[in-house]
Amino acid sequence: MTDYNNVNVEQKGKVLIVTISREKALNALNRETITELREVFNSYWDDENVGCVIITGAGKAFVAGADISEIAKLDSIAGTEYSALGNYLMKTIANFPKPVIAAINGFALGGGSELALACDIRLASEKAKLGQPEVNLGIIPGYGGTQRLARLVGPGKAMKMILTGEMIDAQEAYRIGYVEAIYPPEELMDKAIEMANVICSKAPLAINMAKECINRGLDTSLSLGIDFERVNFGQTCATVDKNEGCNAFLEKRKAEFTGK
Ligand code: CO8
Repeated sequence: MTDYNNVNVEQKGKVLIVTISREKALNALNRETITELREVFNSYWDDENVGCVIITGAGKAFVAGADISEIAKLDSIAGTEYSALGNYLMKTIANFPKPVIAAINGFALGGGSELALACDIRLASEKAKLGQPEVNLGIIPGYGGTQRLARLVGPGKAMKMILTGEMIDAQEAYRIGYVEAIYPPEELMDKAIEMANVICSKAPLAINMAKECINRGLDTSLSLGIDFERVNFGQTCATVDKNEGCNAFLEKRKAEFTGK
């Protein structure tokens, strides 16, 4: 297992738990943390022993944003490059072949909100506070926030959050469809692991294709999205796990999936 300065990685069964651990700066994403996170995802890309990933933060924050002390030094060219660096991580997570759950334990602001938005499912602690406060700093979201937030909650609600820069609490995030569920802080990780284990118990290729179809569909027209789904559906029908899943149902037993 590689050692990282700002990220802890722990595996529980087929669930990989990635904890951003830079508490002195409320887990703010500096270059080193972004690079380490990318390395983690790259190193587990093809690992058949991992079926689902949970990202969370150590201490009272999920991630309080990109590191403002680094942003303060950026000129136009460096800012574009810094945005590309973060966006590359967000794309890596969005395209990761297994589902990624954000367990939002506290502040998810700016780049931290954008990190949660790049994940597939967002679960929040009752104590979570979410927001895109970039306009307070004279910048705009730069890790996909203007695009993913508007697609997730709709343009009006995204405009409200991004243009006012105001934080919302977990209840409001749930109400607008930003997070899928809210739990008491002490239950958040158990609930996230429970959900991850449910996902891990399904046919891995079907899980992978379902994630890709949803994400590709959001990036294209309805008819192209349906074409993509049709092709992927056909591919699932050629898998060993499709035979196993259907036979198990017909034989009234639990399916044993192998990822083939
Ligand atoms: N970057 C760097 N350091 C941070 C950050 C951050 N985003 N957030 C908190 N810290 C540091 C504080 O400076 C403080 O350090 P120190 O103890 O050395 O003074 C420490 O963390 C603890 O923070 P606070 O004392 O402020 O803790 P509070 O509980 O009083 O407040 C808040 C918590 C409300 C979360 C507060 O820290 C805050 O407002 N943080 C900044 C939030 C923010 O504006 N985030 C957005 C940053 S911009 C961004 O994310 C852009 C993403 C896209 C970039 C694209 C590339 C250009």
